Amino acid sequence: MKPSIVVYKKQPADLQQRLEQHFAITQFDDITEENRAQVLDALQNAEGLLGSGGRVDKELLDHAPRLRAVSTSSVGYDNFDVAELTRREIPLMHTPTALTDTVADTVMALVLATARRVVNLAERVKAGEWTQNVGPDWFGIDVHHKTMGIVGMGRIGLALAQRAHFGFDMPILYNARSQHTEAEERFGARKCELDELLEKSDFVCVLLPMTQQTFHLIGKEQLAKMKSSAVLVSAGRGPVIDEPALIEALKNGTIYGAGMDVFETEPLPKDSPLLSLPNVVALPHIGSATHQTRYDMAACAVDNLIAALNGDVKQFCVNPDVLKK
Ligand code: 8YV
Repeated sequence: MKPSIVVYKKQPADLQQRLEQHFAITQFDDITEENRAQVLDALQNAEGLLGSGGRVDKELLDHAPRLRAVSTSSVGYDNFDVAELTRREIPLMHTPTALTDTVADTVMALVLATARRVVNLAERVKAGEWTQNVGPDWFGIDVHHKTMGIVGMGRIGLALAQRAHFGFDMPILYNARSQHTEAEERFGARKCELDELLEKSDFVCVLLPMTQQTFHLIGKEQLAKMKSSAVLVSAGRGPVIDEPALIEALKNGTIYGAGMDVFETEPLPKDSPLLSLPNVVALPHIGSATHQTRYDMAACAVDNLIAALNGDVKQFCVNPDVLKK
């Protein structure tokens, strides 16, 4: 008999077929408050769990006594209770390499769109407001040769540094727990304290995952250290930025603008003040959202689940210690 799995994300047709060859599947589109009871029910029998987005916590795991592997179609895993998975010796698999360049492209798009006011000005053109040669009230700020500050130098940080260095001739500062010689040698990046990065950078790109240590790492005090001409770009996880503090800083000119792909609450509530601020470019968490990259992530997650259920994990395990037991 094929092992049972619960899938909570729609799969491309060929990947669905591949899964069906290996497993008996109970399919959901997501794990939500509405369908949670059905998901818990389906988990009674499941040996594998595959998806992304929904919360996988202790309560859910308590309903999955036969679970042997979990695979997320994402690099981030803040939706998972990793300690609880590890305690149960269940490997959690993720897709850290599939989305690197696509997310770095999105970050650069936010840098450019915010600096050059692309969205705001395109809207004015569409509204028929382009009636004469544009003057200073339509001008933006330069990106090339300005200082790029990267907070969190993982794979995406490195890909961003590559773009900033070769594409825009930007000096690069970075803040990270460890030194990244590749970033230093290939892209001339310099490691510094967060305060120095905030004070000296023209673009502060925050690419950190959500952890207890990173929650509200950028708040009022940090924003006050930035140049009033600087742009903050947030593309890791929303709660790393204290959003009310950022809104204040954007309103009172503490910083020039913000480009955001992630938010404290997603989807962004309709009454968020961010929506009415002209110096904000807000995207709907699309860092990795190209057809190709989302397919590659899904394929990687499927491969990861098959490998984990076969006891054949070679890479991409979040809690590899469980494999040694
Ligand atoms: C998507 C992401 O939100 O990979 C991540 O951690 O944040 C994004 O790529 C996610 O993969 C949705 O499937």
